[in-house]
Amino acid sequence: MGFSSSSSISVLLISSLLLGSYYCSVSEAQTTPPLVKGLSWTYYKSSCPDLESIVRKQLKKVFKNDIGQAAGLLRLHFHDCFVQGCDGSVLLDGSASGPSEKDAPPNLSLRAEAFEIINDLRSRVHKECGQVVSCSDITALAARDSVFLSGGPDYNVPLGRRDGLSFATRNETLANLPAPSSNATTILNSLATKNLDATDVVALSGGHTIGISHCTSFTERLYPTQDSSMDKTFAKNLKVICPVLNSTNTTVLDLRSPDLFDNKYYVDLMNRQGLFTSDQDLYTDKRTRSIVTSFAVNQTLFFEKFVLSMIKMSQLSVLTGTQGEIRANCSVKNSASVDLWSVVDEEEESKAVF
Ligand code: HEM
Ligand SMILES: *[C@@H]1O[C@H](CO)[C@@H](O)[C@H](O)[C@H]1NC(C)=O
Ligand SMILES: *[C@@H]1O[C@H](CO)[C@@H](O)[C@H](O)[C@H]1NC(C)=O
Ligand SMILES: *[C@@H]1O[C@H](CO)[C@@H](O)[C@H](O)[C@H]1NC(C)=O
Ligand SMILES: *[C@@H]1O[C@H](CO)[C@@H](O)[C@H](O)[C@H]1NC(C)=O
Ligand SMILES: *[C@@H]1O[C@H](CO)[C@@H](O)[C@H](O)[C@H]1NC(C)=O
Ligand SMILES: *[C@@H]1O[C@H](CO)[C@@H](O)[C@H](O)[C@H]1NC(C)=O
Ligand SMILES: CC(=O)N[C@H]1CO[C@H](CO)[C@@H](O)[C@@H]1O
Repeated sequence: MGFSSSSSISVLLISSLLLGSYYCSVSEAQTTPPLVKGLSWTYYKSSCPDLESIVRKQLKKVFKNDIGQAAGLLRLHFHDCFVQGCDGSVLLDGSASGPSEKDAPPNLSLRAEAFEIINDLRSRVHKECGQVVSCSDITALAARDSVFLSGGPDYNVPLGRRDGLSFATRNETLANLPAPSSNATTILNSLATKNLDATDVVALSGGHTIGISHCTSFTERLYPTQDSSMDKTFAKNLKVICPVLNSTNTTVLDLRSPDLFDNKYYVDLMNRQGLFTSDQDLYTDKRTRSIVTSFAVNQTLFFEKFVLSMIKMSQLSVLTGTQGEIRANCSVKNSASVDLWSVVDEEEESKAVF
């Protein structure tokens, strides 16, 4: 309802913003991060030419019904990339060998529907093109479309990732996903290990312009003592939604425009209405404050930097070439017998691509 009207306005706005750079491909405007060897902008051009339209068309339908799913898909890609690289490992179900990334605490609350949407996209793509597109590429495209269909920028996604054969341990997951209680120093240090700088940190945190959080991710800022960096009225309202430390309620991440991908998240931070310490401290800390302000006053600038940082993030420790596999089911690695079949399939695929 609110979605269809606001999104059509924002899509118009975005289209007019993009007109200026029409002649360069969107993502190649200004200094695009270098492509990792093995990835390409046109990877499936001959093996699955309709890939991007299949994904976008289906997600349009999904979001028309529930725009909240866009946030779930964007976060899924972030978690995939930060833990063991963008290899689709976050999608794997746990096994006898231990709990999967999906089950580690920081996943907390990846939406169950996000996994279902990826599997549904995979089967639609498979039906059209065969087993040639990786689950990690589908996840990266779904994140891009989540941003765009929520009113954010459109951009090209480097493709050609392969799916990993194992999921990360629980400890590895915990070590790679910073907690929402982290201050800016911790977040900057953590992301620096992935070659992401202060601008990347602030831009990527702008993902919190859509979606929701459970009370437990921030109630330590309310009880027993209220965080002094939080606006008093904002805190009072949060205490109504989250009356106790262990409340199971949820609330929106960006109170000004919770379903719209825009720069209001940064306006929230300037008004001390960031939900997590990891958000609010970006405005408190001298090293990131001016970046927050620059995005709050200039949405075009935010969109440009967000796209560049997303392209960087989407190439973290990817598997390419003959590494990994193309999963037949995003939730499980191919079984030994399916592996044989996928080797044949890979040969078909390389013929098609090269
Ligand atoms: C920088 C460190 C980050 C921290 C500490 C962090 C933390 C969190 C937490 C605690 C939640 C709420 C989980 C819950 O309680 O349900 C959340 C939600 C979310 N995060 Fe982040 N996040 C970070 C970076 C990112 C990045 C880089 C992106 C994407 C570019 C992102 C996108 C999202 C989205 C879209 C949601 C809402 C999910 C939904 O509605 O299902 N986050 N994040
Ligand atoms: C995981 O981390 C916990 C706490 O830091 C530690 O006690 C445990 O030994 C670690 N497990 C593995 C398998 O590294
Ligand atoms: C940030 O958090 C770390 C880890 O909790 C802590 O050691 C450090 O003192 C904090 N820095 C600031 C400036 O608060
Ligand atoms: C929260 O904690 C209280 C006290 O320990 C307990 O009675 C209550 O059932 C808990 N609520 C939830 C939602 O876990
Ligand atoms: C959930 O939030 C509502 C207000 O939005 C509040 O009345 C209710 O007590 C909360 N429930 C829990 C379990 O915290
Ligand atoms: C906003 O940022 C864009 C992109 O960097 C830039 O071209 C434009 O001049 C900026 N607008 C203002 C008002 O500063
Ligand atoms: C994918 O694997 C999961 C986990 O084994 C299974 O529950 C599901 O039915 C499979 N999906 C398809 C389409 O085979
Ligand atoms: C510990 C925890 O919250 N794990 C959850 C991870 O995400 C899956 C899918 O939503 C949940 O089923 C788990 O409970």
